[in-house]
Amino acid sequence: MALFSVKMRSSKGGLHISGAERIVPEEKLDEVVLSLFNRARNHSRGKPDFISVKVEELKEEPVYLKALPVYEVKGGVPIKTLLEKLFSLSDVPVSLGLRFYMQLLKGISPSGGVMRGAAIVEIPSGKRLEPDSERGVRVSYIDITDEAAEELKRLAGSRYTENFRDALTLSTKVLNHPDVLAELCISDDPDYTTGYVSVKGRGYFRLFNIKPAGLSLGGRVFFVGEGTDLKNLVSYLEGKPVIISSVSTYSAVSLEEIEGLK
Ligand code: WAQ
Ligand code: MG
Repeated sequence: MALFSVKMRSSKGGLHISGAERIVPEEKLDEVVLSLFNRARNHSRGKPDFISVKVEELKEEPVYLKALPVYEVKGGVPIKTLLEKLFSLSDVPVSLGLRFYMQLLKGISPSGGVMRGAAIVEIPSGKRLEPDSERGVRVSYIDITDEAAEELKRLAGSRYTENFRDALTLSTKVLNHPDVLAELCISDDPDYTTGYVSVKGRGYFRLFNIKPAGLSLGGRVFFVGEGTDLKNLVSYLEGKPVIISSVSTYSAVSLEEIEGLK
């Protein structure tokens, strides 16, 4: 059966407010179009004056993936200490990881604001590879099945949010590319202060209070290895349909326990 991509974006006075997307069979189109429309109208960043909902038949078969294992990192430890530990598990040099963390909090775009997409940073040089640094690279054509989302909800319990579900979906696609070594994400929503670091071969680490409440800055950095084929990477991120069809695990870990994970 044919699958359809449904994409929503909203703005006010030309400024982006929210966006979301699904990949669904034809018989679910009515329901999904309406639910994305409603999601656009009720957003913490404000009431939009422009909403676009786009429906498009997929031209390519999707890839089905299992979500990254999720680790909720226990608090009571300074965020920098946690980030140092997580970057030291990855191929990203700790100082470089921290440098980009600071950049996201200051406004990572050349004009000092939020990028709509992600920065791509080469390891170990720290060179920015994304073709347009004002905009960044947008990951698209992603979704999670209702069954997998339900299971994630069950596993995460009171820690479940839609932002979390969407971010795990996105990050699972991103980390599935062989050239991506890690990802750092901070929401740009002023009241969403949970972010994450995903590390190749380890999982998705949720970090509470990754930024101060009230800050409308944030963003994403994809760390990639030397010699990455950028064209191939960008076309995968922007265009390859990926559906998360099962989840892995959800557990809480302390700073000390992170070390022992494999
Ligand atoms: N592709 C690439 N980058 C994106 C995309 C995308 N599709 N969507 C957003 N970004 C970038 C962009 O720079 C945004 O400013 C930034 O990420 C943050 O986007 O486990 O809500 O939609 O609870 O604000 C993390 C969930 C939620 C953590 C992240 O991101 C958890 C979130 P937001
Ligand atoms: Mg946001």
